[in-house]
Amino acid sequence: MGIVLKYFPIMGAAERVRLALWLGEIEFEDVRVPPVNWAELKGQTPFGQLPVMSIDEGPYIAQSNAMLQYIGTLAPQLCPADQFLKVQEAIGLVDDFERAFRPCIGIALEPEKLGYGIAPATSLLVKDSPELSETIKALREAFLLNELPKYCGFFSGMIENSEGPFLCGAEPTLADCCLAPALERYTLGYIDHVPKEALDAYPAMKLYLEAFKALPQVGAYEQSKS
Ligand SMILES: N[C@@H](CCC(=O)N[C@@H](CS)C(=O)NCC(=O)O)C(=O)O
Repeated sequence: MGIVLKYFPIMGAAERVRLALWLGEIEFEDVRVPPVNWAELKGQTPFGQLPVMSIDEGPYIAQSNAMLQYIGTLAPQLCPADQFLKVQEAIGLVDDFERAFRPCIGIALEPEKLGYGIAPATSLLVKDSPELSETIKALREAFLLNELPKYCGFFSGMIENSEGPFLCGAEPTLADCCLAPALERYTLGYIDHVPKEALDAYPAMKLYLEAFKALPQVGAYEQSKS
């Protein structure tokens, strides 16, 4: 009974949902699906994707943002009525930030979906080719140079306007459950050409992440992993 969340054993699309459940102090079963079990589960999910959530053994529900909004109804302090638009605006901006980075990952995983290797002009850009490696590097460097400063500027401005330490003021909201894991990626050093110092040039963002991680519920989540 209760809420069951299923996702791969990575942060990915489910981390915002996990964080919201922890921040909302809502009990749930955090099922990490090993990739070897994915083929079997895929056909049972609404759109062939994870995460999925089930409530009281009900049918699987998909889409992380739908889950996030549902959690907001269970824990209204994460999306207070008088802040509703601000919180949603901030979530939309985090989604834009995530979308801006997506080609940097997609180019390595599925270059053909970005048009590489399927047309004569890009025929050299196929998996494991030196040309593709160059393109991956160039895309990621361009992101760090152009997109990261732009979005960090937007997020710092929001924190400043709300008087922080969070995106919408003194208390964390659903929007912070989205931004914190999106930013953390730039401090972990696990993606080629994205050094773990990538956020060092944005001290306001580092302070923001520290404030988020200092929340007792986030600390409890971290401890639950060990
Ligand atoms: N919009 C969806 C995206 C879900 C999604 O892209 N899931 C990916 C992993 S991040 C997936 O299940 N990939 C495996 C597959 O498609 O077979 C959400 O936010 O929940």
